[in-house]
Amino acid sequence: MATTPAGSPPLKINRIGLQVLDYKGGKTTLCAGCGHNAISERIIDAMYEMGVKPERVIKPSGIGCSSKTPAYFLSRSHSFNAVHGRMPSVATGAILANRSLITLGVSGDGDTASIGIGQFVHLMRRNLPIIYIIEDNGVYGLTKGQFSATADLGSKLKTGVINDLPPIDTCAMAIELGATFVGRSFSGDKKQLHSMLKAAIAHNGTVMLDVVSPCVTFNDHEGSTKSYKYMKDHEEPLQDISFVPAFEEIDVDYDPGTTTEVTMHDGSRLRLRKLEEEYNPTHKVSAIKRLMEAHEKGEVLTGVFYVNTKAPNFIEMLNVTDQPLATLPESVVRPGREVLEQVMEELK
Ligand SMILES: Cc1ncc(C[n+]2csc(CCOP(=O)(O)OP(=O)(O)O)c2C)c(N)n1
Ligand code: SF4
Ligand SMILES: [Mg+2]
Repeated sequence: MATTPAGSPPLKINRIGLQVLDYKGGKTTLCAGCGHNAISERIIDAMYEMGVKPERVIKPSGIGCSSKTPAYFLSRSHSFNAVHGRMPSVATGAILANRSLITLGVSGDGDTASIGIGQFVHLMRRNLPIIYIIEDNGVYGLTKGQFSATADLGSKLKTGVINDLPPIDTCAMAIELGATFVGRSFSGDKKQLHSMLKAAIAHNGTVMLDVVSPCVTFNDHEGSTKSYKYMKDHEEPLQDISFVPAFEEIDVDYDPGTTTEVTMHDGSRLRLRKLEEEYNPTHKVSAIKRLMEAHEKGEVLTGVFYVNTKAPNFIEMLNVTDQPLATLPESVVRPGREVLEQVMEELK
């Protein structure tokens, strides 16, 4: 429990007795104003407010400015920088080895949609319990600003080079492949990203969040479609998002005609007040259709596009023991010579 010198106001603590300081990481080495720093701040706030024990979190990443950010939040959690684009396989191994941990993976648009697309697609089809965040600036920030595969057609580099290839929409792809909580946000949209991250922590399956996160050094100029200005002018939110955690007994009236309420695995409630009357975030086909329409109109649609709390996750499908595999004693994981001989006998 946090204490203060006599006479000073009590320190704010969360439901497990920790201060927000307990969720911070090292000092950032990214450029001042980089969108990735704002995302780290939102992760710190969401983990603090949800009362997640930092020691229960794994934060794998790939390579890139974005993939460096796990060093800047949750310093008491477990971190691993994988090879460029290969975070999904490392994360899969860690999750299967210890199902009691919460996994928050951080990647970049290059790390995911360019070199890492092969691993990404297989991660998305398993519904493994993971929060997968793409810090999306449309360029390879760390290697000085080349276009990535999420860069929009016609977008311009600082050097004047025009992108002549269509973008990969990682959200549409994740929905099609089987991820069960998919959304897009903007690092500059504090309120929306904060609620989305809290809901992501409550979800027990694959969460894929594409967060547009401007690179102030290489992709924040006129002609870029991932700049702060472009996002301010073109962001089109689908809903007003609010989140009521299971441990808070707040019950505010809402109108089911205008709001979709989704009960999460732990009993928390995600409330999506529709800004578009017809939108149904539990319908896969309409989610993909709406994303395609947004591309045609040149809007950057944000919000929770798809949520499904009914699908079994990968660990449930594998039917593994409740006890984390990493904590099983050797007598269980190495059954001994007689068992091996019996198996060999059966294979004859
Ligand atoms: C196998 C491999 N190929 C290429 C690189 C060089 N490289 C390092 S980071 C990077 C791109 C990072 O872009 P992104 O994931 O979008 O992250 P950002 O820096 O934009 O946040 C590349 C190509 C590498 N480190 N390893
Ligand atoms: S180069 Fe771009 S992505 Fe990298 S830290 Fe700087 S602003 Fe951020
Ligand atoms: Mg990038």
